[in-house]
Amino acid sequence: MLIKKPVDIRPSEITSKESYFNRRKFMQAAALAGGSIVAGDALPAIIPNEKRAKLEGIVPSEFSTDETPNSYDDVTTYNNYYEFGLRKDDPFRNSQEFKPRPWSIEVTGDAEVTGSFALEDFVNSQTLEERIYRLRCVEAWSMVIPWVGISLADVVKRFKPLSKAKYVVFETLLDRDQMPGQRSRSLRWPYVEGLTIAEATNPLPILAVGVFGEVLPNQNGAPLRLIVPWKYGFKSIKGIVRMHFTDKQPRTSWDLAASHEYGFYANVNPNVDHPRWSQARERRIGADQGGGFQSLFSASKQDTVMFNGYGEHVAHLYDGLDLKKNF
Ligand SMILES: Nc1nc2c(c(=O)[nH]1)N[C@H]1C(S)=C(S)[C@@H](COP(=O)(O)O)O[C@H]1N2
Ligand SMILES: [Mo]
Repeated sequence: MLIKKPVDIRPSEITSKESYFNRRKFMQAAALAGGSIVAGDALPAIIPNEKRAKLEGIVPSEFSTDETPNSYDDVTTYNNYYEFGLRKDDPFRNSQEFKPRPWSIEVTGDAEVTGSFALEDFVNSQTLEERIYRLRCVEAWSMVIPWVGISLADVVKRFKPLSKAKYVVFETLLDRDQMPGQRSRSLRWPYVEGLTIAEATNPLPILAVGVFGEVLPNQNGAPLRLIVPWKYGFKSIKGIVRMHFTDKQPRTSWDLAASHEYGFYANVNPNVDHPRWSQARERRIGADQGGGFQSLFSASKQDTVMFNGYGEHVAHLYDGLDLKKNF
C-alpha cells in the first residue's frame, strides 16, 4: 500500500481509527451482500467536490420516465430548502458558500452495521444511475428531474437492519452558521424525515449525489439527498448526515409543524386534498413560460396521478391501508 504524505491527503480521507474499522465492517458487509467490492483497499467512489463537476460512469435506469425534463435553471433556482430560506429563490441565493465536504453519514440504531462513514465510503461500490423522476411538491407543482444516485434499497440492505427495525429515519445537517434558515423557527431543526423499511427497500427510492450528470448543487441538497418519487417532495430530505433504524414511527419536521396537513405517508394522491388546497391538479414548473413543450395546450395545469404515476411499483406497499386516514 502506498503511504501518502500528509500534503497529498484530501480532508475527506482523514479518518479516525474508529471510522476506519467501521469502514472495514461496512466493506465486509457489502461484500457479503453480494456487492462488487473487493476485500482489501477498495477505491473510494469519486464524487468530486467542485461545483458542476461531471460524474463518471453513470448508467441509465429502467425506472426513468420518458417525460421531458425541466430546464437546468428550473431545477436549480426554484427550490424548497428551508435551511436556506422560505422563498423559492432563497436556496439558490443563500447556499452558494455552503461546504458539502468533508461529509460523513452516521448510521445508528437497530442494525448490524452501524458507525460513521465518509461520504466516499458510503457511496462506494454502488452504480451511479440516472433516474429521470417526476417530483411532485405538496404545494401542487411538479418538475421532471434527471437525478443521479444510488439505490437506497442496496444501501439499507448493507447495514443489515434487525428484524425489529420498522422505520429508517433521516436527518439533515444542523449548522446555523452555514444554514441561515436554521436561525429562525420556521421548522424544528434538524429537518427529519422517515420511511418504513418496506418503502426504503423498494427499488424506486434513491440517494441522489447528482443532477444533469453533474454533482448536486448545494440548493438541491448536496452532497447527498433522498428521492422518493411517489411521495410529496417534502419526504425527499436534503443534506443527509444521519440514518437511524428504529421500531418507532418518527415525528418528522413537517408532522411537528402541522400534523393535520402533512402525514407520515405523504403519498401523492389526487383524492385526498391538503386542508388548504386541492391536490387534484398540478402546475408543471416552466411549462407555461412560452415556447415550452406544453405551450400548445396553453394550460400548464395537468391532472395529478395517484402515487405520482409510480403505482405499479408501490401500490402493493399499502394494501389494506386506508390512504385517506394514512395520508
Ligand atoms: N432538509 C430539507 N430537505 C428538503 C426540504 C427542506 O426544506 N429541507 N424541502 C423539501 C421539499 S418541500 C421539496 S418539494 C424538495 C425540493 O427539492 P428540489 O429543490 O431539489 O427540487 O426538497 C425537500 N427536501
Ligand atoms: Mo415540497
